[in-house]
Amino acid sequence: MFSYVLTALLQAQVPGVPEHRITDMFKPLAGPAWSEYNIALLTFAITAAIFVVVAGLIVYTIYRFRRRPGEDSQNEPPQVYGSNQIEAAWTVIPILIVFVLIGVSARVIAEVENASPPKSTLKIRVIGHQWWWEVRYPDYGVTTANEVHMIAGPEGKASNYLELESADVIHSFWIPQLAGKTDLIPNRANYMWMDPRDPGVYVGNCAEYCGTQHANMLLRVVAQTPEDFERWAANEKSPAVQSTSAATAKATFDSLSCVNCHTVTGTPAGGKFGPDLTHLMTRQTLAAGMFVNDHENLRRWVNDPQELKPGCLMPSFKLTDKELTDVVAYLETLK
Ligand code: HEC
Ligand SMILES: [Cu+2]
Repeated sequence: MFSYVLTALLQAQVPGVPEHRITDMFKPLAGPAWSEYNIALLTFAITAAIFVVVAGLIVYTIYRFRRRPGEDSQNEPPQVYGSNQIEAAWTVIPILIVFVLIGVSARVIAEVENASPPKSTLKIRVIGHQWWWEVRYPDYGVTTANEVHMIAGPEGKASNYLELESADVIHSFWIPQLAGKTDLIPNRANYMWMDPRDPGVYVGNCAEYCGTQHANMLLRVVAQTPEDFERWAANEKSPAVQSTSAATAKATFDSLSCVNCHTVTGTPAGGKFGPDLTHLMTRQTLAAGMFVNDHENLRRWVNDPQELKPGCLMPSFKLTDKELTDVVAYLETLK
């Protein structure tokens, strides 16, 4: 299983698009992540200094006042009580440190929370499901899954504005190089923004334990130039390709229960429970980032999702060989 995940992460990529395949908040590449990184460094520097002072004094004291051979163990060092200066110092200095940290955090939180999206902002609705992500673009009438296409902003805050919701339990949206975590909570909408400067693929994952397959609820952001984004969105918006050569394959798919859970726009398949499959083949991965989206993995997935992602909410169907071949052939036309 581990090797599948590794291959998905290593291989799946859009040709010619740089990949930022690290989930490292100390390598920020977008607006909120930069501010959060700076404040993390400041906090780290202050706490490191406190650590060095305290640990240094302890080490010094242990060494300097160790018991020496022949010393009388009854002989206590001088006992000091009630020094106003010392007590004032160890009260005031920590208070000052805490206030500096509060002040800086409050400023960054306000700056991130109050950033008003420009008119041109791209609105994206992300809905967390056990164990995949539904992604909608209300201004485009587009629905997709697991791979959030957004615009690589030249500058200016909030070039992409996300509304986060949940269909079931609490999830958390986290792309460490772009922004901190924001929870997706049932019956509530949370908001966040991102302005990745460079086109590329940024990876992340669900950051709030949400059940059996939480660890395989991976996430990718595909940041694109505005032109590339428009091209992608135009294709996503179009109804599913109707290929005459795949007519029998399509009939097989339409006759199965797949249509109750999956939507393929322009066809009888209108289910909303699972990921939208209208343009399945434009996605790099399957099953929320677990597998590279290629022929072999697609076939294995449709054949037995419970083997690949145990406990996931798509049942295994025991399709006949012909049904399986047909269904996969049809899915592969959904470009
Ligand atoms: C009971 C509802 C249900 C039925 C019926 C169902 N699926 Fe699914 N399907 C899901 C769910 C839920 C997922 C997401 C699983 C995950 O990633 O955790 C999914 C995922 C998929 C994916 C991967 C999509 C992606 O972008 O990752 C494909 C492909 C797929 N289903 C095809 C089919 C086919 C073909 C059938 C019919 C043989 C079918 N499904 C029947 C619920 C269903
Ligand atoms: Cu989750």
